[in-house]
Amino acid sequence: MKLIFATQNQHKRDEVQAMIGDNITVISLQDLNFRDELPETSESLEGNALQKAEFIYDKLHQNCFAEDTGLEIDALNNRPGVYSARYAGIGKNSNDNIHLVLMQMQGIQNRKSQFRTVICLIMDGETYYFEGTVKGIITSEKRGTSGFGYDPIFIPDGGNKTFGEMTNEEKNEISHRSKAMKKMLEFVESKNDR
Ligand code: ITT
Repeated sequence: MKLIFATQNQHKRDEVQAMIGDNITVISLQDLNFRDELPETSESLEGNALQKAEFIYDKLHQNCFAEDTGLEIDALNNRPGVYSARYAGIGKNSNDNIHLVLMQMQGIQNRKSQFRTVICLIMDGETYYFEGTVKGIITSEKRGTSGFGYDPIFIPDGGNKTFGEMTNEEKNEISHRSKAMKKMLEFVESKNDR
């Protein structure tokens, strides 16, 4: 079974590739040499995941999925959330986003937050959603250079390491994205078996 992963984010693609078993082949937009930026103008992760998946389904008419991920921080009313990619403004990068979050969190005791991933799968014209979350806390400074995005300032519950200090395998074992992916893969495989 083949699925197109509608993302232009190479880190996401690599993480997902490492989660896939033998029964499913994930084809990236890069494999297809498809470089268009994907639309994501919705006010929710679900809405953005749908927009990205529909965009590709409408263009390529093949089963595909997209995901939208946000870092939801309690003390910031769940921001950056759906605005995670461009929190510090258009043209800014992950470092700028991290810097802004750390500034806004200065002096705040409640560091609780979560990463939330919503996957939208369009298969044979039907739309399905899968969600994965991981709870943790925001550090007061950057730690580690692995992963991407906000990984260096997020410590998942149950340990002391940030995602930025973990190997890819360690992150994949517990991450928001892997939980959502696992649900989608189980669903797709169960459909495949019928
Ligand atoms: P696509 O829309 O092409 O998939 P994107 O980078 O725009 O790629 P999102 O809108 O889902 O994807 O990204 C939200 C941002 O949140 C992303 O740019 C990262 O900075 C951050 N992010 C997403 N997943 C993350 C993760 O697992 N760890 C740390 N930060 C992450």
